[in-house]
Amino acid sequence: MSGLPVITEMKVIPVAGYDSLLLSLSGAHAPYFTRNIVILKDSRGRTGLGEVHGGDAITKALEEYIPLVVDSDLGKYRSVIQSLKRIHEKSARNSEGIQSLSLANLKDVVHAETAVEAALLDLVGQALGIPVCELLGDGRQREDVVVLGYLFYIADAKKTGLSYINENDTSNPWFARRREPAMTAEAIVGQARAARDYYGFKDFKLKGGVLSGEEEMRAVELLAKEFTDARINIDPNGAWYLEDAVRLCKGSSLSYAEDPCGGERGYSGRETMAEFKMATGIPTATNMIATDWRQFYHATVEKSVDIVLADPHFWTMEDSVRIGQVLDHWGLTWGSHSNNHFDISLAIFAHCAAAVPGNITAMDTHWIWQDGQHLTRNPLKIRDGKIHVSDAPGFGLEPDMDAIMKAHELHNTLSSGDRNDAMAMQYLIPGWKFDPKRPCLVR
Ligand code: GKR
Ligand code: MG
Repeated sequence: MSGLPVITEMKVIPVAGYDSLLLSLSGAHAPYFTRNIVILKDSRGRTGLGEVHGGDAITKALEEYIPLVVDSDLGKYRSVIQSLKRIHEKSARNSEGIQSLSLANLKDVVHAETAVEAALLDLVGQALGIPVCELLGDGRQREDVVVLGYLFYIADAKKTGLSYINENDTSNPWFARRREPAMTAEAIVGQARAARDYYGFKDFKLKGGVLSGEEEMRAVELLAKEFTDARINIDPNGAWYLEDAVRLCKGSSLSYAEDPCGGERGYSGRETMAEFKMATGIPTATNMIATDWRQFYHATVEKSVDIVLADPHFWTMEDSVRIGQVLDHWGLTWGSHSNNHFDISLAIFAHCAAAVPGNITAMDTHWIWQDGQHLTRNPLKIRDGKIHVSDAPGFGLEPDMDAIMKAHELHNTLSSGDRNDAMAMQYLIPGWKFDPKRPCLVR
């Protein structure tokens, strides 16, 4: 035995939270989003927390891990994670990050074991009295992690007749703004201002692939005019054809472009992104064409990507930091992608970012759309556009079991469709329809 405690219990708790009617290539976000929470207990009575994407397939994968985790020696946590990874490899289907009209396929790219890895690291950190970031890669590289303001087009939830959350009674201007429609470039700038005023963001990303490329790039230019020092990025999730992406972005104010184009006419996204870079001189980022080591190899050979958005939920925490180290050695850049998440994932992102060496890009987070729906008593805060990663042992989070059980009850009220594909085009936006030829929403 290692002298560290033994894991005595592993709970898997599927949970749900509320969301705005955010739009992306995949359609409209449903009124709810789902996640899976892992809670580990050790023989010294400590609690470790982990979080990963929602969906029944991921809940089941996590439940299958329980016999491999319970009774294991915390000091051998790396071997435990390896044993879980082997199960994932066996069951992995096609590990694609390609976002399409159905997000249900996300389960194939998500590494469910990240939730267990996070909870184990939380416990090891607590046992040793050090923060999780000290256990990753070469240990802590920074105290503060820069995050970007993630902007979305929002449709009018009132017109859907669905139970979207409203925050009419809030006195917080950002909380009020985030539930209101935003379908024009001017409204996106207003959204950015409200997010900046509350969180202090310096950099912004606009989720594109929703309206016409021209209208979305108009929003980019308005943002650049208003936030003159900001790094501005657009992410149409590969929706634009290469020719259109080049025409739209060349000479623009973008600091970089995230998945501006994808596979077309027999060329893969790795090839079209390389051509986009050559044609525009604009650096590219991705969470779609370099989502595992093999894809990363091909993306590197093609020189298609400058910034790899290595979401720890897609890579595991250890591998997200490992690829960050490789990127730094090669003069490339690490960042992270995100989906809707709770505060445990916020800590997972922040501790990875704190451990990646070099000049990383501002990290994505959807947290601003969920802020207020805490599963812990002391969620990390975004201030001045940054998250401070303290020296508190582990993640330094205290679970709020009442909030977790409430989120679990909400999850149990959802239909199977809502639990498993809470972002599909199942809620068409009144007055708009999807034009597959362009592809974007049109009135
Ligand atoms: O939340 O609609 C969304 C995003 O489009 C998300 O699903 C993406 O995976 O944020 C992600 C991205 O950067 O591609
Ligand atoms: Mg993206």
